[in-house]
Amino acid sequence: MDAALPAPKSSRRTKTVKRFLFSAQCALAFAAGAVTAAVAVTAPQVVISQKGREFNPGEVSISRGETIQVVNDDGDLLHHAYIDSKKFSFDSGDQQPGSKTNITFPESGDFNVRCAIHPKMKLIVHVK
Ligand SMILES: [Cu+2]
Repeated sequence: MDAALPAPKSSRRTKTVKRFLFSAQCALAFAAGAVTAAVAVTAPQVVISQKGREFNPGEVSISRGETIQVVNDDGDLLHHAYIDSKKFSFDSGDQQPGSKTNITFPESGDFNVRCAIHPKMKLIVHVK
């Protein structure tokens, strides 16, 4: 009987330690998430203007993992940037006048950014 008593105590202690470790892991995961979010907010490497139904500049070169920002500088027009390629697809949804859309390129290659509203609009992005 006496010998059986310590066992539950020690298992209770183990549980407490496990619970502490679990919350420590949660805190770490949360901290890692915060760092990721901070990285995602970093300024884009290139800013492209959408004005007069054109991308300006119409062609850019960046490195893999970099971000371009597409700004709708047409005061009265919606744009809708998208990329449809085998390696990487993107869809901005409707871009309100004045809105800024970031596109991060995870793969290298040449990509065409088009506008779903103005079929003649085209931006070529070379990703090294
Ligand atoms: Cu457009």
